[in-house]
Amino acid sequence: MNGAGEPVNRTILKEYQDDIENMDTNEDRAFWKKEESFPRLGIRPPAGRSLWHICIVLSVSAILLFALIITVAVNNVKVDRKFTALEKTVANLSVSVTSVHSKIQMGKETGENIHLEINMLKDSLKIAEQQLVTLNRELKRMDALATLTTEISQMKCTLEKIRRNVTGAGCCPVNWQFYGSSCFFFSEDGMSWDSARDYCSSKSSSLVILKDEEKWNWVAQRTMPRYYWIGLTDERTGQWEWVDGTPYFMNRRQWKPGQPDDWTQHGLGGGEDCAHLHNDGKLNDDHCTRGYRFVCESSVMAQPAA
Ligand code: MBG
Ligand code: CA
Repeated sequence: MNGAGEPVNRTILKEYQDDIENMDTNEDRAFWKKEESFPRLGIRPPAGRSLWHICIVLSVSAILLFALIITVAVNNVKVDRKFTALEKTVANLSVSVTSVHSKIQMGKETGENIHLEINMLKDSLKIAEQQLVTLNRELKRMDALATLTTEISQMKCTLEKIRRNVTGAGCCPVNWQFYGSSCFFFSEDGMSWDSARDYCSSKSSSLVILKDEEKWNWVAQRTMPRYYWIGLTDERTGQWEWVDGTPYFMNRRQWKPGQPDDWTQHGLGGGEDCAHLHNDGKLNDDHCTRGYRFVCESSVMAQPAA
């Protein structure tokens, strides 16, 4: 301790001694008697008025604290609600994300399916292309076959002419077939019996007349299983006759069972006056306006126009 600090210390000591001495005053003794329940903590206890102040301050603080707790609790509830709402939003978002994800997945799968179908279509296209090529080849072959058939028919015709020692007559025209001493035309289009008769006439021929069984079989082999008009009718006299006017002698074995029946229930008016080869090569009478194919026959000598 230096010399400058000593007067200050002495002043503090003096004040302390004065305080000790003053403690003996009556006023202080009375106070300590009245407030002796306060613990002697070495702190100077507050005066009576200050105690009230403290009580008020404590009460106000308690109220404020209570208010603070209420506010915090209310805020907590609000935060809790917001948190719950947020949780819901997040949950909804999660559902949306899942849905979008599955949609994307589905889209991907659909895309893959379309891709597969395109590939399958491509394969089918290739097969169709190959089939078309094969078909084309077959058609060409059929064409060649048709030409060959005509040529064979003409060769047969020539041979027949040589066999019969006939000269000067031509052979069957294209699309006509030679048999016996005649040329035969098997139509591909259908028409009424009258129109068919007229068509054959226009080609210097007539609807076929089948008096000979061998010839019948030869013709039937080429008409089955379709229907073809032939030159047989009962329209003119009610009696069956060939188109050249010669009579037909009834032979039931040449007809389908129960035919001819001159059936009238077809709603076309009248009965059935024209005969056609049925699918098995036997006869049926039918309404003459039906649009069936037909067979023309011309003699080789009276050469039909090509
Ligand atoms: C049809 C004949 C027709 C007539 C009918 C009578 C199933 O054949 O084509 O002409 O005879 O039968 O039912
Ligand atoms: Ca009939």
